[in-house]
Amino acid sequence: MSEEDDIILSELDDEELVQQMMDDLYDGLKEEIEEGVNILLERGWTPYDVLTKALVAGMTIVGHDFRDGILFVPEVLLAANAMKGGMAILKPLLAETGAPRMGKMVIGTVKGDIHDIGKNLVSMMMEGAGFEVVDLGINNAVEAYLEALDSEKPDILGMSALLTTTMPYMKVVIDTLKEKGIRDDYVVLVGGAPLNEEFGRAIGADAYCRDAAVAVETAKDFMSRRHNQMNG
Ligand code: B1M
Repeated sequence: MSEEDDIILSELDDEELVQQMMDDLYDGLKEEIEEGVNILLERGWTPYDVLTKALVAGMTIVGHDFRDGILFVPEVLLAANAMKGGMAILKPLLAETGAPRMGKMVIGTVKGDIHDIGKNLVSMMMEGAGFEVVDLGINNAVEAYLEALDSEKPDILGMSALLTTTMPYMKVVIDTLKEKGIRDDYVVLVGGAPLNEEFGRAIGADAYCRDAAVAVETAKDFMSRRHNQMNG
């Protein structure tokens, strides 16, 4: 590589750096993403801004080209890996807000679905807001949710699905909770790119959460309602 081609990330201004990070995420360059994240943090960016304005925004571009057949699974996996590298740096920073304990959530991606970046982001943001989070990972059958609800006794059950073919499984889980007479023991929050509010209502969830920030606000809202009910 010639000298002109070498981009020194720290010499770019914020806007150029974010643009470069989007390109690097697209190209699956994990080390460059980690370096970019650290530079933005050193420049005083909040972890949340780095996450949303650089990483999530970059992943959206990857998503469009994946949809349009310009990128394929191996490239998208590399991009996801680079994104996770950046998220690993931000995770402790998002979690160290010293927020008071808000409640407990069990969260997992549903059966047949291996997408976990959005779920991980929700977990991170919830932890940052003071929630204890038990993350069940990906590809969870109803039994896995039931077992965790029983052993962890959370306030909230969170489910994530990124595929139109896997999102109906959320209803399987909720219907099973109903059959067992335990549906109302939990606040059920659902999220994932193909969902919407109407779907959330139709399957009997308490709320659909558009993104991680909405998930935190919704969870806080339900917790304070529960708290008021208990005191009222
Ligand atoms: Co997949 N994939 N993928 N993929 N992938 C999508 C989802 C897709 C929309 C791409 C496209 O065509 N445009 C498409 C789904 C189409 C559809 O169903 N309508 C798709 C497909 C088709 C597939 C495969 C079938 C491809 C194939 O094999 N032919 C395959 C399926 C595998 C499986 O699950 N069985 C597949 C595989 C993969 C990879 C493994 C390569 C990789 C996943 C890596 C990983 O997660 N570790 C991957 C990726 C990365 C994507 C895209 C590009 C990005 C997803 C992502 O991480 N977004 C995605 C395109 C897209 O969504 N634009 C795509 C960033 C993340 C921060 O956003 O996940 O939406 P998101 O999460 C948000 C909100 O949705 C919300 O908050 C998050 C943060 O703000 N949220 C919640 C999410 N979960 C929540 C839970 C809550 C609350 C809020 O609970 C309370």
